Amino acid sequence: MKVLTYIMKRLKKGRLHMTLLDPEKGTSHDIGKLAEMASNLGTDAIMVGGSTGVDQKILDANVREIKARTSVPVILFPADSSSLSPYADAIYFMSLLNSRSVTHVVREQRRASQAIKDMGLETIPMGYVIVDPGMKAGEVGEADLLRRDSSEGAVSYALTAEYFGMKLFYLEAGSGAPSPVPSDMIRAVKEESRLPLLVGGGIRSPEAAREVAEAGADIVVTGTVVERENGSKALKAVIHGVKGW
Ligand code: 1GP
Repeated sequence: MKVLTYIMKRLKKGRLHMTLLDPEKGTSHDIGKLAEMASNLGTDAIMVGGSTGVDQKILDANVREIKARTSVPVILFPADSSSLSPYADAIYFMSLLNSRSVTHVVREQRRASQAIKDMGLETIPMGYVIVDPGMKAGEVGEADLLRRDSSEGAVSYALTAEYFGMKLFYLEAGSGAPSPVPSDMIRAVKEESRLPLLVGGGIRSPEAAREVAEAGADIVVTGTVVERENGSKALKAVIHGVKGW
């Protein structure tokens, strides 16, 4: 089954949780173990990526290790055109819609396109918007950060993604953000756009996860929480918060 079909099917039954793992934050063995833990706790997919590009050999080793230890889909969440691996199940073919630089809107994507085709990777077109404070993703992506009170701005980006024919829309506060994307913004986007909405950045507690999910996030993404001490307990609570178990 295609990964997008898997996502859409699961969304019919409820909200999803995805775990972002950064190959720069450990050996492939460490990353594989975290993926296994997250998958056992009920995460619906593993996203692999970071704010900066990773050497393909390292990325390949990480993805293979994750694939060997889990049965959930592994989706590349690329920082640039170097972040590709034929061992992944799919890649978010994403455009950073609020970047000041065309590089992150379309150039890196163009640079990667032939390799993606040669690898036979499934592409999932996704509009990506970085909300204040944006953290490293905002800096690296040269984002014109979306103000936290600009629900209108978020809605217009979501509609833009929808009218471009993208299949998903992602609101990102940045990894390690002090607080997640505001609930009002999530609610506004959900009311106006039909695209499945991903929300990530700064979600570390079950309360925050529940708030983001109840505001309308279809897919809640967390990274940092699983990397911490007691990651298993914390991630379990976050996943429960998302799914309402
Ligand atoms: C992924 O930024 C999120 O896009 C992850 O953020 O590390 O704060 O969970 P956290």
